[in-house]
Amino acid sequence: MPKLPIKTVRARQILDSRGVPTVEVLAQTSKGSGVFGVPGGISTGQSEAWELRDGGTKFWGLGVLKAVANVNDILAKKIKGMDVYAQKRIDQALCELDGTENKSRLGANAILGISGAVCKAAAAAKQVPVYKYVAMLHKSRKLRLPQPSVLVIEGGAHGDTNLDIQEFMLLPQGSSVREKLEIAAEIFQTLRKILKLHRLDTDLGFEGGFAPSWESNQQVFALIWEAIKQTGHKVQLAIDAAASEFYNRHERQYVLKADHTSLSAERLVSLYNQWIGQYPLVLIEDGLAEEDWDGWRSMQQRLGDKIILVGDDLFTTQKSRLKKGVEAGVANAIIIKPNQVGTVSETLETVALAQKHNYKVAAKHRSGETNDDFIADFAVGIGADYLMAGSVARGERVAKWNRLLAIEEELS
Ligand code: 2PG
Ligand code: MG
Repeated sequence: MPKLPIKTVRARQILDSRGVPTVEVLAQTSKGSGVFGVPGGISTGQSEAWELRDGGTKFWGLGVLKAVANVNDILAKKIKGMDVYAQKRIDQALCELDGTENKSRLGANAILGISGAVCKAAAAAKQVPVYKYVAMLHKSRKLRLPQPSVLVIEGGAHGDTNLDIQEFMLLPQGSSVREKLEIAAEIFQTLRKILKLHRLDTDLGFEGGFAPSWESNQQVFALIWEAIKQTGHKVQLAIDAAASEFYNRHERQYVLKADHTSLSAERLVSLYNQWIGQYPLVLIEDGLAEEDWDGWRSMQQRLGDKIILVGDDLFTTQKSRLKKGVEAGVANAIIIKPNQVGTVSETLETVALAQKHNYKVAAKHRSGETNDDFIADFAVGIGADYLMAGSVARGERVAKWNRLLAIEEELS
């Protein structure tokens, strides 16, 4: 590729879908530009790259003006003039300027903002869609549309309710993304009516799923199943337990509020096994806590041949943690979130390692999102097996699904 210098790199503070500040970066060349909105999480893994927040009283300390200044005053100076197509060299330069293991000096939100904006600017300059450019960076042989994993019910840290499991998702079975999203939307609307009949709240949580309080975790499965049956569609189910959030570290117990019980890892896995027997549950993300490696190993032995066991907080998109997981025989799939590691290049390295070891790959949004639809392109470019982009409600979630629809149309 011919060299093309970056002319401008500029950041500003914007709001994410939760009303929390985040970083947006613009990168410009003479042939095209890219804007990237950095997402943010709530149920974050302990080993995620550092999200730099201002502290103090404004925005309850959550402002990102320091990260914005780090882009404008420090990082931009280095990146300006570099070749926009040299993604890896740019990402390395960003990491070197920061100089810490977890990007805590200048902030992973500052660094990812630039890395993502550069990636988009390069695609624009090359006049190719972002998914194609990501595929070139990743040396993907074939572009591939991921299976949508669509959120319908949420709890945990994403809803103000008694529900322990953070996400209940649909894996609609159909011959196209269009058909799968249609199925998901029909079930979502049917579920709304069923919740009303049961006098349950139909307000939405952070990621657009319904978020009422429940009699038990089992009740959630039962009502989702009723909605699926009413529509007559073929669907499999997935959950993100986000179990680090309900793990009592001192007592090594998983505390299920909705079920009024505390379980050891072994008994919680038995409960998952029971659900797998009752419902078409084929994927469990973060079934156990991020530090419970022994529990994860025995969960893999018990369930790993039957279903997809995905590590999110467990791996935090970090190559070193995935390596440890592969060696320890833990999980068979990984969540990929660029902001957990902080640059496009490092994210691609983790994806490559996962694919080399036949781990399934699920690209995922964060609870705090912008209308940036990068993750949909990224999922297609890396050949992800799944895309998890939230529910079929709320603009910042639907932005990703609608982008996937457009990509499908382009590819066919
Ligand atoms: C998760 C994510 C996204 P958060 O746990 O998978 O749903 O949550 O962005 O709040 O960390
Ligand atoms: Mg998760």
